[in-house]
Amino acid sequence: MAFFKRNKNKQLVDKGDDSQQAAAASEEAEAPADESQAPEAMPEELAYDARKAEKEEVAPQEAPPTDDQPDKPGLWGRLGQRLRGTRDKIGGSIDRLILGKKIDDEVLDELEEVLVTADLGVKTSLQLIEDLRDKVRRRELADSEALKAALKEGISQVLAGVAPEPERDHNPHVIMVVGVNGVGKTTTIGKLAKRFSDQGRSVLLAAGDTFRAAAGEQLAVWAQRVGADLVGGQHGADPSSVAFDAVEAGLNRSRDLVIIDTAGRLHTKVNLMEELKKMHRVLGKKLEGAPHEVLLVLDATTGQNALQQAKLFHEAVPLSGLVLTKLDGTAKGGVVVAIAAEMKLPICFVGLGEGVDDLKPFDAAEFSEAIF
Ligand SMILES: Nc1nc2c(ncn2[C@@H]2O[C@H](COP(=O)(O)OP(=O)(O)OP(=O)(O)O)[C@@H](O)[C@H]2O)c(=O)[nH]1
Ligand SMILES: [Mg+2]
Repeated sequence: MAFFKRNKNKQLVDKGDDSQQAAAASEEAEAPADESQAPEAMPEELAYDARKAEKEEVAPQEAPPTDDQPDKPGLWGRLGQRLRGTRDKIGGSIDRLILGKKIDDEVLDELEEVLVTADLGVKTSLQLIEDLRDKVRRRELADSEALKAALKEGISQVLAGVAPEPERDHNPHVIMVVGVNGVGKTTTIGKLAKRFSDQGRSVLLAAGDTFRAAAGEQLAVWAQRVGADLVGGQHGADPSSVAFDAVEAGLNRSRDLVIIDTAGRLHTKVNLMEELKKMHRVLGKKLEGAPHEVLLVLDATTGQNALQQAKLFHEAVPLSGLVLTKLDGTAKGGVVVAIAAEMKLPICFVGLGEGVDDLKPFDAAEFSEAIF
């Protein structure tokens, strides 16, 4: 709590505000479409453009490590290196703060501040520090190394607390990919298609973003690149009908997976959340149980805003899992911990670059190791 006393005037993410905003936005999302509404009838929080979001200043990334620069063992091979922005923000700051120091209340207060500013979220940071305080009281933490090890363990437990990833064994297994614009939905779909193709599974992609003219072309390029089928729709076509056609094609052609791209923002009178709910309903009518997964893509560089987006989307369509993109080149990867703690949804994959192979299945133990 000391952190808040010191930072009363700072603009921090406040849990109370979050829930009010979420409630207001969900009321708006539930409201019937009103023809007289302004062209972009969507919750204000989601009229958010990841591309225009205020980006943090991060030191330019060095060239990826080569074979003669082996990464720390146990990390995600070379990709673990790409988390170094977050690693410096969390592990580096903690080292600078605590190493060699006597562990007292003041150090713990400062540690709390480090965690909050590293995007672990206010609630999660408080909880982690309270646990450490208890351990200090019980004299279980003799020195700063022990404190660091206990914190790493605490974070690892938060991350491991999320539900496991679903099996992808329906025929076809239908995945809807949602998220605000610019977060990396289409790119993630391309990477997923590559991943599943490499596993010997057949993939069909659906260009459900019919609102942005170039969106279908972008997905077509990915489909061609990874050898997946594509079902598209005319610019302006009903996204739900594209999704419906895609599942039908997936059934007819016996494809293993159907992955549906969606718009990040609708430049029409249609409410984004209503459109997603409709697509969800339509898919269920076409194939019982579909969509089997709804993956929300979040841009990690947007920090706490990603958590807010997760809450809003989860109210509209039942999310089954999350993908955190752009963890390379950001210091805000701590938001993964905040999201795991608050959403309790599987973090299925993380994006660590723009390349086709820069998508990794999330591993809680490896991630907490990599950020220290
Ligand atoms: N560095 C990095 N860039 C990424 C990652 N994932 C996606 N991008 C980039 O983010 C930008 C936006 O990606 P898109 O896939 O077009 O995002 P989108 O969510 O489909 O955007 P809309 O279709 O406009 O809603 C592109 O330049 C991608 O290359 C990642 O993991 N790391
Ligand atoms: Mg897209």
